[in-house]
Amino acid sequence: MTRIPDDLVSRLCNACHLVIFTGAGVSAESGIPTFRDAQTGLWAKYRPEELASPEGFRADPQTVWDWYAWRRERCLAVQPNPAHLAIAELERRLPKVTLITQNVDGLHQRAGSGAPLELHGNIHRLKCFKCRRDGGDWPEDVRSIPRCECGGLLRPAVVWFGESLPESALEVAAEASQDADLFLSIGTSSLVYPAAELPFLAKRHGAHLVEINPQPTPLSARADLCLQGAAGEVMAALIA
Ligand code: BV8
Ligand code: ZN
Repeated sequence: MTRIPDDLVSRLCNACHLVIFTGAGVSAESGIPTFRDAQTGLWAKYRPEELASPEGFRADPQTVWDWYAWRRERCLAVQPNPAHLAIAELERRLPKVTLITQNVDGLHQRAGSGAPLELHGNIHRLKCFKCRRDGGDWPEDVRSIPRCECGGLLRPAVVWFGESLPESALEVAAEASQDADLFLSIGTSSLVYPAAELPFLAKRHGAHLVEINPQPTPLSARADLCLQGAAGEVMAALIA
């Protein structure tokens, strides 16, 4: 079991506003490959940045749709892991916690987290590629891509590369980051902007910044503490 420094334990107990920021690494122990993991099998020949883009969808909507359908099935087939569960437990225990996630898998909600700020959207929702209208939940057993009333194709309601993040979610996330006295960045490569700016913003506004990741990232040098370990193990030790 990871040893948590006493200083972090006491900061956690006295935190006025804890912000938790998660990336794909938090879902790795559930069995969902991170974006950086090489695409496997059928998808090995594609670069995720190409598939997760409006250009990719415009060029070959069926392939992009099939990739998300495959990823969504994997999300539904797995369970939240101890990292998700520990985060939901901290939300119950502490006076003020803001959860900001880059993940689209919906596992934080399934672990009991109330209202994560989903900066990159949610794979279980659809929206219209043409008029951007909400397209509701992903329909069961659909083969061909469903269409909106306007005639446009529906697409996963996730944020693709080159697309703007949801304004309100990003605004609330930035405000929370500026107000945080303790900021945990968990399982993210800190490469994708503007989300990756949030831990730096928190640090500039006086937060104590902790990174939890088995690997170093561009954030590591700025962090007050780097816990090099798997999110599930470290977070379970943090709430023990
Ligand atoms: C924007 C949803 C501009 C989709 C995702 C050229 C043109 C346009 C924009 C750009 C450009 N060049 C750069 C940009 C900006 C671009 C960007 O940052 N690119 C990067 C690659 C340089 N950003 C954008 O395009 C954003 N939009 O800038 O709009 C704009 C402005 C005005 C007007 C119009 C437009 C949109 C970015 C959002 C993209 N969508 N996801 C989908 O999921 O399909 S991002 C996607 O990649 C994931 O959400 C994830 O957050 C991100 C990174 O993927 P991963 O690396 O897998 O995940 P993560 O970073 O979380 O890393 C995994 C980590 O886990 C690793 O560090 C690993 O060590 C660790 N780990 C592994 N196991 C464990 C673990 N940690 C803990 N425990 C473990 N067990
Ligand atoms: Zn439409």
